[in-house]
Amino acid sequence: MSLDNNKSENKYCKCIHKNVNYNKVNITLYDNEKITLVNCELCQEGTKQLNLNNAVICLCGSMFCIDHIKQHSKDNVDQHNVVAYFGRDHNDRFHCLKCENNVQIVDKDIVDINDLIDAYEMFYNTSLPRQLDQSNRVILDQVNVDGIVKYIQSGQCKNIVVLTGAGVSVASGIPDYRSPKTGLYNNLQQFKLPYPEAICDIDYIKIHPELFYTLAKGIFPGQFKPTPVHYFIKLLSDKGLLLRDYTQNIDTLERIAGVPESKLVEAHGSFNGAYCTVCQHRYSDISIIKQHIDSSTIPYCTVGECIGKSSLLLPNIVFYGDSLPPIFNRCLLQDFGVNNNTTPKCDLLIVIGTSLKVNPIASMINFAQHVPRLLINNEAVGCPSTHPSDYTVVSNGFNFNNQQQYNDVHISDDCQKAVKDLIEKLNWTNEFNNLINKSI
Ligand code: CNA
Repeated sequence: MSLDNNKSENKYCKCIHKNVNYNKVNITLYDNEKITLVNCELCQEGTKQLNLNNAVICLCGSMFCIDHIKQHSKDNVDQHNVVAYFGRDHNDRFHCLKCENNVQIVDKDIVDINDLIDAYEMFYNTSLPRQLDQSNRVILDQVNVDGIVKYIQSGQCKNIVVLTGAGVSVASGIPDYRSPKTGLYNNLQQFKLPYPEAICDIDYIKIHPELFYTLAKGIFPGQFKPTPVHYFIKLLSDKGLLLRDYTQNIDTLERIAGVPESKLVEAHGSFNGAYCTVCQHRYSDISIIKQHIDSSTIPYCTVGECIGKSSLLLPNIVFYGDSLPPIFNRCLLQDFGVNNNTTPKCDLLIVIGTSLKVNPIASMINFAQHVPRLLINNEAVGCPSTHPSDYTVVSNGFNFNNQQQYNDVHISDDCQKAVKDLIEKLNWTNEFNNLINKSI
């Protein structure tokens, strides 16, 4: 990702101690999965690789390890003194090397710093504090469900982004992860896992594939039907109001409900194909896995040098430790205007049935802080955490108490019921019922 901007006259940040302004020059971030492991530009031939905790970006656009950034700044006195620390240990991200103090971002109109922060958050799966850009804000008449309904009916709201999680599919019979008692994490005793998340950890699965495949049998697509929430999203699409449906679910129920592929981002992948974990060969037909799931055996790769070896096949699901599919970042840029100067397209964010505990999806709600955000979940989630070890919760997360600053509305209820109530308030019940009747 290049965050270049030629408006060099902009003074975009300031060292509060020396009262020095710094100009924007090229900032280039590395935009592929390997961003957490790039070579220090001064250490030759990649002898020193940067990772999350030792990478520093000089705001001239170079990326160095901590050992070299100071020399770099001495070589470029007066210009190259502000750095952004990427390591999680650094609470104050922007730092002046001249006076060894923190740097305050002073110009709220300059989007470049936010771009840097956006990129940081997207690629490092965490969040940074940023300033709320008031200029593009949509203000609800009433910060409640009626205000949201009025906004949708006003015609001003044309590009709704929906973000869903496992809670929307619970009514179809697929348990979520984290609900107390019924969630999968509370019902994994049979697997004797070292920790519940191991069932989704790519490294653990490679060693114990039988555990994952036992679980996969129970949630394999074909056994479940979409819920009213899935049809609500389809209805938004039919009405031309759906900009995008980001789902964390792997159950393909959005597809079955008819949400068009162009509107759908399956951020954690789905059972729509498979790949070899050794040679990376892609199988477009999931039946290679289905046969094994049915016979409770483990699927292995059947091509090239892997033939006859135990090269594990897995469905196209994003496991912990995997990168998200490129479509996620692409759509994020289009929908939220991250990394360009345009007004973000998204004009309403609706988050349904997710604990917002998994990044970078959880940080998505940051990008919509300028527009109304509606959370439909049986518990409040996505609110900034005070717990220092909680990296998933976002700095500009939901704030249901500060209506002056935020347009955040929470419907704390069963999501299926809440969505039906919303549809009724919108006077869409007949169309909604027709849609469901057609699909049965
Ligand atoms: P989660 O962490 O289990 O959170 C679910 C959230 O939904 C919780 O806050 C629940 O309280 C809430 N919830 C559950 N039922 C309802 C309901 N009826 N009405 C309102 N709220 C409800 O799941 P997330 O999606 O946040 O976590 C992301 C993981 C879950 C992704 O990686 C998924 O792949 C994974 N997952 C997917 C499925 C699926 O595809 N259906 C099932 C289980 C887990």
